[in-house]
Amino acid sequence: MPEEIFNKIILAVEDGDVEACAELARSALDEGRDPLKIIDEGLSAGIRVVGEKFGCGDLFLPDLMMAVEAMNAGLEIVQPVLDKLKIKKESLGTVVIGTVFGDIHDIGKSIVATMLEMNGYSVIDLGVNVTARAFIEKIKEVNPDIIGLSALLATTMREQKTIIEEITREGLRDKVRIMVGGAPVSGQWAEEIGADGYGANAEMAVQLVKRFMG
Ligand code: B12
Repeated sequence: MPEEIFNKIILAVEDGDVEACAELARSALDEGRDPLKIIDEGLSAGIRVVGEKFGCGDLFLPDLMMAVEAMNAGLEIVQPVLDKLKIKKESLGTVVIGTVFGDIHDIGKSIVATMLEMNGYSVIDLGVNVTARAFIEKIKEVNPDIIGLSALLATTMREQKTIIEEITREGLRDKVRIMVGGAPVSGQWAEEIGADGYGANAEMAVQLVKRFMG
């Protein structure tokens, strides 16, 4: 059962209430709540509820856009606190992450990136609509340990396969571990396309990276 303040944040996201969302995020911080929980149990929980309602046709695209705006208003309050908490110690490994070509969904990918950073990894976030070529150039440039591919559309999850094929063709496959995620993605899909792992949420992404890094 989520706590009262998180429930209120969920409702504010659902209502697309930008001001309430920012105020509640601020109150939650003032109450001493863990910023990661504010994101996970409040802001992104709210977007998940909205996503389900959108999927069933109970909400429409404008509602969804407002909800995303409200969530972002909350994130803007929480993010600077998270940035301050990042302890500057030696990085435990480097992850290059991005949402694949053709796909502009960036909320889940950004949450994964934040969680990884909070756990001591260096993250290079290539953003959204990222081509295989851009991933390959980055692998050559920074020699990362892990690549993270996010896809939220049934159509763009195929791009994860293409990117892995291109990385292999370029002779770089044995240099990196590749993890995949996003709502339509599954462990079975990860196996089918030759990824090294699948994470259903940011928590699992962190566990996966810890496992990869031994
Ligand atoms: C918000 C949203 C949008 C926003 C995106 C805003 C933004 N800045 O990201 C907007 C309104 C722009 C949008 C646009 C579209 N959307 Co949209 N959208 C969503 C919605 C409601 C929520 C997605 C989200 O942010 N979830 C919250 C986050 C926290 O969850 P998440 O993304 O799943 O991420 C978590 C995990 O998956 C995992 N994870 C994510 N990435 C990675 C990566 C790695 C490496 C790992 C390990 C883990 C991991 O960890 C994350 C954190 O826990 C979903 C519904 C849904 N059920 O997913 C539809 C949804 C994804 N959208 C959909 C569609 C169809 C579209 C549009 C095509 C609509 C249109 N007709 O224009 C466009 C696509 C444009 C494009 N080319 O990309 C469909 C996709 C259907 C399908 N299966 O193909 C969905 C499922 C809605 C639906 N039921 O119809 N969308």
